[in-house]
Amino acid sequence: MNPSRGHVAGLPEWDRCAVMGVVNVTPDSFSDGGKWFDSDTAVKHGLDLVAEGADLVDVGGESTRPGAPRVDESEELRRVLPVVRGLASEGVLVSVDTMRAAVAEQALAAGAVVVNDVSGGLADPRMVPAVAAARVPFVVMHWRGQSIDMNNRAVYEDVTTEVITELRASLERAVAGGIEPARIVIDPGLGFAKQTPHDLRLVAELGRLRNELERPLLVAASRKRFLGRVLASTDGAPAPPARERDAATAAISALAAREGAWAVRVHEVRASADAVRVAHAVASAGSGEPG
Ligand code: PMM
Repeated sequence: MNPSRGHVAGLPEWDRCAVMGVVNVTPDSFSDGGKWFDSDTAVKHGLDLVAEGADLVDVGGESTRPGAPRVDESEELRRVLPVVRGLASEGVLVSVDTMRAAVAEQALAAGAVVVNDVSGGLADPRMVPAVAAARVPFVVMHWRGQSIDMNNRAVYEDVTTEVITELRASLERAVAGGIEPARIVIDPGLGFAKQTPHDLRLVAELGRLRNELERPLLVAASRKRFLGRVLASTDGAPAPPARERDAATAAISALAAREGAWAVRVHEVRASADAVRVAHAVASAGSGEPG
């Protein structure tokens, strides 16, 4: 293991950047909404992602695209639980992507082993105590409020410094609430209350996040708007739709692995699984820097 990448208590140690595949059981997620909406299709898709090289599968039942309204808790449970159960019963390491403590608790009971909360514990005051009691890994993402109006909050003087300060506050709240530091993963929340220059700056400064917060880092750039903007800017063409951003996503995966990210979260797994393996081989042949 590369010591600088960090290890998350309760999960295996991978010798390279891990790959978390995404299964959104939603009708409206920005890049794959509706595709895996019935449980059997979603389970099959998760198993396909594992066959393509995913180390973990993140299952979510609520879209967080900009402007998205909330779904009812009962509907979120209905979407997520059979998929978590189906994948866990096949031996897959499942992470549940939810802002609700009740969903996290029931998903853990159904076999999930990680809680991925895009609000970093801020949306539901019961989340931190629930994760602390379950003693499972917790992903703390940088978040400035619900998706319905988050773009209004994309205002920064110095995005990396502010994200580090705000993430540190969430991290401290989680630890004060009883979650062991060794189980916490941090995530800059690309695309959440961020404009393209903010996202790019954060990717450029991933090493700073990792060094200053001293926790394993998850990078979730997959198919996000800023990649569309980068691709559009080469010849002024309009940004490609989300599904055509997979090669750009894999490029970020290689860069993130190089910067010592613990894991990348991606919709299309194969290319990123290759990217992190190539980054690891290059790093191993070189100076011992992360890869
Ligand atoms: N982004 C989305 C959903 N869940 N979880 C984490 N930890 N980090 C993210 O940036 C993140 C997330 C956005 O929607 P998607 O599921 O379509 O990628």
